[in-house]
Amino acid sequence: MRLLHTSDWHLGRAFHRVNMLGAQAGFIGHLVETVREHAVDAVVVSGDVYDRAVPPLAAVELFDDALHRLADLGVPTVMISGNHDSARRLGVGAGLIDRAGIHLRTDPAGCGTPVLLSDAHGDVAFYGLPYLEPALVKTEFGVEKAGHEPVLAAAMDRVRADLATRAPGTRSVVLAHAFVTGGEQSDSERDITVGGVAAVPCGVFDGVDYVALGHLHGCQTLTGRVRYSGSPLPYSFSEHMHRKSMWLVDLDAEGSVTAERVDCPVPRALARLRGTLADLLADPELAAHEDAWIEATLTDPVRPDEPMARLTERFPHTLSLLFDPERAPDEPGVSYARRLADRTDQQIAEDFVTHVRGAGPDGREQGVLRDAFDAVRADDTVREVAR
Ligand SMILES: [Mn+2]
Repeated sequence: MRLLHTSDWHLGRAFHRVNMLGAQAGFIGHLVETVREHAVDAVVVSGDVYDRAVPPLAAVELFDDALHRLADLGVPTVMISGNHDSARRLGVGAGLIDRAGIHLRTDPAGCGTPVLLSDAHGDVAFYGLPYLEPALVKTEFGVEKAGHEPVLAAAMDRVRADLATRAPGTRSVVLAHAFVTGGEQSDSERDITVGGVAAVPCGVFDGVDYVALGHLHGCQTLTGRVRYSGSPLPYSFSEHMHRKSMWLVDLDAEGSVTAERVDCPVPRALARLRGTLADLLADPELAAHEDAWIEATLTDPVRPDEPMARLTERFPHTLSLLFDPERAPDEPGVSYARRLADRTDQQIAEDFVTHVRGAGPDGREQGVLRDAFDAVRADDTVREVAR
């Protein structure tokens, strides 16, 4: 059986000030073309279909168009909700579109109930594990501690228990939206840390033939049978080195996996430039980036006049301008953005306590901060307002 694995479409998301709907529509066209051209038997979409719980109308219409085109091809599609989707909103009508071969799995209670598809070698059971927010699903899974690992482990126990009741030789695919240890992050994934822990070990997924992961936006291979497709489009400059792709996965009669990478269309290249404004405007080596989306970091010791206007004369698609003046080592003035880069919300809050009080938080206070962040992340309404 041949699968096409993709995830993290984030329909409705903009890239800085660029509306990406046209590029997202271009990707949907490419997806449909790939399904046709490579004789795909099933499409799997591992969460973050939308960028937000209440997506803009144009994004909903694009999703509707994608479902119609996939249904018209007669190729079954299995989808789950991600941490950016509202599982309940996305799941409306799921029972009905099931009849058209679009299997949308957004209910944690359904983790152990597969979509069964078959080929000449027998059945393949597809288990859709929607994004499991630990605090919200711990009762459903009867786990004591709200963490990603315990709830995913409990969901996988249900998968293995169901699989054990299937005909011998039944092959299995799991869709999950999670941060698995060893995966490489970028700046466009929303932090899902709970209790100080974000990642789950790969071993949680033992016992199935292929694990189609979503959440991390870089295409990557954790093991031969556990992979991230990544997002089809870049959503932050930290992805400037990514090659955006989908996985074309062949499951043979025994459930062995061969995977081939299929590239997604590139609407425009990304580049990160660094130097003084004069250098960036003059350096002939930068000619190759003149048509790219640009993030420029200016190192001038004194901020130049109208830097954006001057930069866009050479690089009309400059989207992000940062300042990181080069000073003598004893001079203060590291930029705010630089100080926040690569830091978690928890670290930033702890530093703030240190800054205003002169002494950092103790263990109990760290716990209070962690619980507060967990509570905000678990609350749909706050998440929506916080955006
Ligand atoms: Mn995502």
